[in-house]
Parts: sequence; structure tokens; C-alpha cells
Amino acid sequence: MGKTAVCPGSFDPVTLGHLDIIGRGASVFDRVIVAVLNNRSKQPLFSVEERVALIRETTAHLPNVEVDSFDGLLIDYVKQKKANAIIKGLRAVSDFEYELQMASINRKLDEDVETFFMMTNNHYSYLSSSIVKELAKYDASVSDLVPASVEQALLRKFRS
Ligand code: COD
Repeated sequence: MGKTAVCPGSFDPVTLGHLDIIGRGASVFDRVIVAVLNNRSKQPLFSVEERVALIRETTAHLPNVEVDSFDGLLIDYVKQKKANAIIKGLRAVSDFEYELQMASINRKLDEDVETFFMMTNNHYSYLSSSIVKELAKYDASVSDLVPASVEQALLRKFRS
């Protein structure tokens, strides 16, 4: 059986930084499931359906990538999907503390699931969904930070 990894996140919306991690993960694992958190306590800009659709569109060229959504604990979702790995991206030292905590909790919950960290491409080390939303809100260009379909979706959100 091939190795399956889950790449979880909010992806509100997906950026070129996320896609860099997803693409590199897909070149290492047999199957990558991008899992969008349906977080009811946060107020996202894009609905979970919109976020899933944007990732599907922008990963369509990667045959071993699937896109799904999940509720609740990540580790329960990973086990449900019979995956053995979690892929995370690290941008800067500031990400490390939180990600170490998450990886430690997830390991405590299930020792058989391993978290893999990938260093972001230097071009995207400053990039986050929040920054993209902030720029788009004030009409600054985000064309080199997100795929064209995401840029269009942001324009529609903020102009409506
Ligand atoms: N370059 C590289 N990687 C990046 C970049 C970038 N520019 N931007 C983001 N990433 C990485 C992040 O490090 C992260 O690994 C992933 O991409 C997703 O990022 P976001 O910002 O969309 O998603 P987050 O950080 O909000 O996602 C958090 C999770 C959904 C993974 C987390 O909250 C979770 O697992 N929730 C479920 C509840 C749970 O199980 N909690 C743990 C036990 S309490």
C-alpha cells in the first residue's frame, strides 16, 4: 500500500506558498490529501466549499492530490483516511513553536502518525492568507502571491 499524507490548513484562501508545499509533498508521497478545516469558531472570508473548489482547480495538474474538508481533531481525520503522515510548511522561526506544540500533541494522540515539516521556498517565506486578504481588501495587487483564479475570487469578494 502506498504512503498517504494529509496536508491540513485553513487555506482561506490558498496561496502560492501553500501550493509550493502541496506540490513538493506530492512528489514525495504516493497520495496527498489536502484537508481544509471547517472551523466554525473562526469567521473565514471563503466558505469551506469555496476554499475546496479553489484548491481543486489549482492542483488539478497533480494526479495524486485530493482535496477534502474536515471537522474536529486532525488526528482523527488522519486515522479515518488511513494516512500515516501529516505535512506542514515552515516559514520562519515564529512558526516553529506553534508547529512543535501541534506535532507533539498529535504524536501523543497517535504515535504512528508522523509530522513532516518542509521549509518554504524563500520567495514565499513572508506569505500568509491573512496578508493576501489585507492587500486585496485595499486593492493592492496579489498577482504574484496567489494563482489567477484566487485573485479573481478575492476581487469578487471585495468588490461585492
Ligand atoms: N509557505 C509554506 N507553508 C505555508 C505558507 C507559506 N507561505 N503559508 C502557510 N503555510 C503552511 C502552514 O505552515 C500550514 O502548515 C499550512 O500551510 C496551512 O496554513 P494555514 O494558515 O492555511 O492553516 P492553519 O495554520 O490555520 O491550519 C491549522 C490546522 C488546521 C492545521 C490546525 O488548526 C488543526 O490541525 N486543527 C484541527 C484541530 C486539531 O487537531 N488541533 C490539534 C490538537 S488541539
